[in-house]
Amino acid sequence: MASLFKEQAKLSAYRDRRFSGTQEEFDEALRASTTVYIGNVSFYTTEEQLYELFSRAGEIKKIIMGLDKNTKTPCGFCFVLFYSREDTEDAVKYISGTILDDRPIRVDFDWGFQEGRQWGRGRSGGQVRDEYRTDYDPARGGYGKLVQKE
Ligand code: GTA
Repeated sequence: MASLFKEQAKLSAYRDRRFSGTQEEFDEALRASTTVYIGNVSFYTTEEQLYELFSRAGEIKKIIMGLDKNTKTPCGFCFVLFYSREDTEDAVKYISGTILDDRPIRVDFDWGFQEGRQWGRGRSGGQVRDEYRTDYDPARGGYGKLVQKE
């Protein structure tokens, strides 16, 4: 029962394998942070569109687009940095699932932006998840990278 409660209280299902601290430190960072991660974004969605949408939750300090580390072009995610924790929570609560460029975006609490985190970590330069998917997704580069290689 106690572990079930702990599971439900988790702020994010995602654990950054490059976070160097303990799970407790990671959870604490998620609780205090004013940064959100946005996933399932079209490669064609612009920073201006994201700015307009996320301004509804509150004043934005900065948007950092996720980029393919080889092509340096948007690869389907971004970080939005707010000034206040309340606005950060509102972004997760009210904007996650919103349709942007025909796709439901996912807004997730993030432990905090650090230089280097803007790059896709997949072997081909983009996001890891785009290497493994097998569907055809024209707004995210067509087929997944591994399928394209076959
Ligand atoms: N806060 O959900 C997130 C999130 N994601 C998915 C990425 N980032 C996130 N941050 C938050 N919440 O800074 C951040 C990363 C990094 C940047 C780019 O975005 O912290 P990435 O997406 O390229 O790489 O990161 P990441 O996150 O290290 O990928 P990971 O965790 O290995 O894999 C993500 C997904 O890929 C898995 O959940 C799974 O769906 C798929 N996948 C991975 N390996 C396999 C496999 N072997 N087989 C099938 N699917 C796989």
